[in-house]
Amino acid sequence: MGGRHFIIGLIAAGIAAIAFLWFSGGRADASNLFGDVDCSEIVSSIDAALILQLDAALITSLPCENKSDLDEDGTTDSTDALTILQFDAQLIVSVDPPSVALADMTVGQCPSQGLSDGGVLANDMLAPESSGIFLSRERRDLLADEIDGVLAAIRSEKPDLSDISPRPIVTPGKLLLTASPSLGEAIRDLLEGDPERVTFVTGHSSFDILNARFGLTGVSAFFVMVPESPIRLGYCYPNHLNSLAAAAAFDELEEVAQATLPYLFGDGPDIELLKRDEIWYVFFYNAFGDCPAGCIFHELDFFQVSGETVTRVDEAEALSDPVFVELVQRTVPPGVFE
Ligand SMILES: [Ca+2]
Ligand SMILES: [Ca+2]
Repeated sequence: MGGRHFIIGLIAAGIAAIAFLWFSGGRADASNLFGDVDCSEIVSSIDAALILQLDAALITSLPCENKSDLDEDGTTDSTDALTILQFDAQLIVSVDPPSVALADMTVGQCPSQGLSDGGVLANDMLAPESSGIFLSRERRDLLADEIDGVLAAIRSEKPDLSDISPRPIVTPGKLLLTASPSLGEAIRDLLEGDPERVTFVTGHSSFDILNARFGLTGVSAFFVMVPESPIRLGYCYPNHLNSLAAAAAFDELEEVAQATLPYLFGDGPDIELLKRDEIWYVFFYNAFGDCPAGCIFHELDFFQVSGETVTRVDEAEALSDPVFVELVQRTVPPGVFE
């Protein structure tokens, strides 16, 4: 019922938009924006409503019709409208067709993700409770600012902790994708050209469309490509990608043999924190000495931060507090404190 009202609402919005264009005299196709089928220079649900009306034969043309085929399948239909609605709801970052969205890139490089420590921790905190392909960037950035403030307060009291950074549970904005043999062949062909300028459009449209919608920014070769072996590459997206949801979307494609997240394994310095009753519980874990094999030395620092007030918590006391124990269990490999 809700869905039907939604569509009727969209059609009504579209009719209002047409009325507006009629009275304002319409406009020539001045916009370069894909999805902007009413030439209003923004992409909004009104554009989606117009496409739905065209699809339902309620109207016969669109003011900027050449901006309407967002998946480049040769038709303008409800799939294109749905893409605009997803964009309007900030579920995807681009409506551009793959041939436009996937501009030239240099293979082997992903742009720097530039996330602060607070950003890394905010991503890890928000991902489990988000089902969308992207985390809300606004919410992530707000939380990141709050966490950066908490860490700065602690570090100003104990500057030697400035060297310790959080180990992300999942590397922000990255996926590891193993191609099926036919997609692998197409990628191999792409990579045979100039590695400085690869237009990453494989011709496998479902795969290309997901990359376009998720805002692919780079492809990094983590693995030596042995002839005949499956092609497995790292793919980079904006750093508020919800990696789990994005990996699941790629896993549904026939062209993708496996989609995984680049987890960090083993032991190493880390920060974990959580907020309970307006108090931040923060655990700094310093670990060093042959870490790939399991670090030999470990230092633990515990803090409670409330507003501007930083309280250091003694190790014995912290290890008897269930909140701190949870943080330690998230960070320290089993067997370190036996
Ligand atoms: Ca528009
Ligand atoms: Ca289309």
